Amino acid sequence: MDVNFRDQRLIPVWEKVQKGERLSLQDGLVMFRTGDIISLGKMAHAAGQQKSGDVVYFALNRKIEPTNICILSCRFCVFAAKRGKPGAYEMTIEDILGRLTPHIQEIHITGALHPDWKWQHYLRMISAVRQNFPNINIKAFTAVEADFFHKKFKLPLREVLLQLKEAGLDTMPGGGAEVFSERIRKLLFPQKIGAKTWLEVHKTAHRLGIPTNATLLYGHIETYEERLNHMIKLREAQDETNGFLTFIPLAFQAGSTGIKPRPGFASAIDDLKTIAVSRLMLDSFPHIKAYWVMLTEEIASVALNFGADDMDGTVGGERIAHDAGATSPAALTKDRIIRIIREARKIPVERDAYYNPVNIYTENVIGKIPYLNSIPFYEYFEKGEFNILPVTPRQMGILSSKGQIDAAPFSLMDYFAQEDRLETMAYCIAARNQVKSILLFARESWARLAGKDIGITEETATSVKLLHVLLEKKYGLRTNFVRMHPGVNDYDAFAAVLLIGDEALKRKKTGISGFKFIFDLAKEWYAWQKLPFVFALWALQKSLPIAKKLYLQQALQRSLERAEEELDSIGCLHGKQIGLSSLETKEYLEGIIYRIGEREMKAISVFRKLLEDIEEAGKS
Ligand code: V47
Repeated sequence: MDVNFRDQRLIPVWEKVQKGERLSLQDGLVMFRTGDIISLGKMAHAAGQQKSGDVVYFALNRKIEPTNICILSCRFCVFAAKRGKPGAYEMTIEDILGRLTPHIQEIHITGALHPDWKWQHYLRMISAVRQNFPNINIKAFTAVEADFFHKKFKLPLREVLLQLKEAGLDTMPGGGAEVFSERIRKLLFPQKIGAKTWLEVHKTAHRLGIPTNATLLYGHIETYEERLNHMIKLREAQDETNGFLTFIPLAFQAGSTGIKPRPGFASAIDDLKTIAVSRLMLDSFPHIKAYWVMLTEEIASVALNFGADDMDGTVGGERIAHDAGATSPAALTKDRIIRIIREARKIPVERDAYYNPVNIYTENVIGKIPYLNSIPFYEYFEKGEFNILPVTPRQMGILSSKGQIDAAPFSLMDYFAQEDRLETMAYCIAARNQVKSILLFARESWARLAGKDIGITEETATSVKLLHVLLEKKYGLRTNFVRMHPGVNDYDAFAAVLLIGDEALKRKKTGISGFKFIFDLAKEWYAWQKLPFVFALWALQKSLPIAKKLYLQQALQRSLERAEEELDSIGCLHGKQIGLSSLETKEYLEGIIYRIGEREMKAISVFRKLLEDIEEAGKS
């Protein structure tokens, strides 16, 4: 992307972004102080496109604030009330259930620190939602609430989070972080937890397999340095646990708080700058949310071209911002959100709480496996009228079964399941001898894994089946497979964990403490069968018009031919983001087979036969 800089001080920052280098606090200050808002937006847009392409996510969600009766008195908060005062309210569990419908994908529960509610009440609240709406994702309780439960009910924090998880909690929201600055804390929220506790709660959640979000309350009396220090602390925590999903800059609503924002703050320009700077500083955060409730629809829409890739959702009634004077509507319809995203020339994708796409609202979609090994297919791909959607292999299969993906490198198992509607192309992702990115990290050798729990990635079915085949057919072992959520380091309970893609590459370099053995599944397969292993197979929908099929065939061939000539230079940026040197990236890409030949075809049929044998044995 070309950027015509009016502010030359942004050029060194842009050079760093292009090389995949981490930005410093000083770089952040240059960005916040610039008047060259368009160049800043373009840089952030480019960084956002690296992560999500043209996709903007939203959820059919419902925000529930069960009570506003709070023991705290934060100066910026108009929502909280004292018991018996006008406006104080408490919802019953029935009230909460009454606000839900089966089509809602995500419920977001967060409220005040109630002086009297019992621990069992919170657990009942979560399990009642889980039991009555089994398919809903439950995002509940901020770090402030979790820490309150820990202290009030005298339970270890880990226990609080485990019991909530057990009751049905899936993820945690990012509220209560405010600004990680002791100066601001003393002035605005002296009774509330500070950075250290907030971060500890989130890192503990991540280690228990609970992904979370993070917020920043900006646009009041904080400085740019304080905003940036906040982002840098979050970035460091993400490096440790990798469990943050999205970052939400929350625009301060002054309402009746009496707080006077600094000059230039709380403006549309400040909102857009904060979104853009967040995208650029938080390189390891997958998503940046433009929370329309606080930004307004208009600014949220522009923010989608300033690095944001997430619109939160339909929300369906919110109090915290509206009590403080937010002028946005209380809820948006799904159609309205889709229109806002389309007006920003982006692709609306309805998601679940883990950012798995549930429905895509556009036509002509090509799926992209978001791992380093698929880069050669897309680096020089001329999109034409097609849209590229980054999506894990497993989700690709689900979307394809709904007819929402026209072509993609399908995980082999998904190809088998949908063979009658798919037509293969001449390309694949396969490995001879070793792949380096489908790895079983084990505490013990193969033989000792018998009867043990193995954590398996949710991202694809093929690697899981390959592991199954190796365990049963090569080693004669039975184990228990337990699903894990991608990215979150929840490995304590397992004797071994199966990781794929970038996460596997990253972990191969850093190792996982306690997991002495690393088995490369492609290597295991090769040593056994003397054949390559085909993980994914390019295919397109048979029903596509012939002109589109031809276009895709030719575009893919051109793109791959050009990429193959440049395997030593493409993918470096992506590689760097997961800690690989240019040489390591090159060697990795050179080890992948991208074209299907006879041996790849043979490998597919041998694998299929082994799977059938296992299935047959299971029946008898
Ligand atoms: O923690 C309170 C903020 C937060 C005001 O995780 C105010 O997906 C602006 O965290 N002006 C709660 N903000 C909301 C929140 C959130 C929202 C949407 C999505 C997610 C997510 C999280 O609201 C509080 C506080 O920082 N807040 N008062 C105010 N006057």
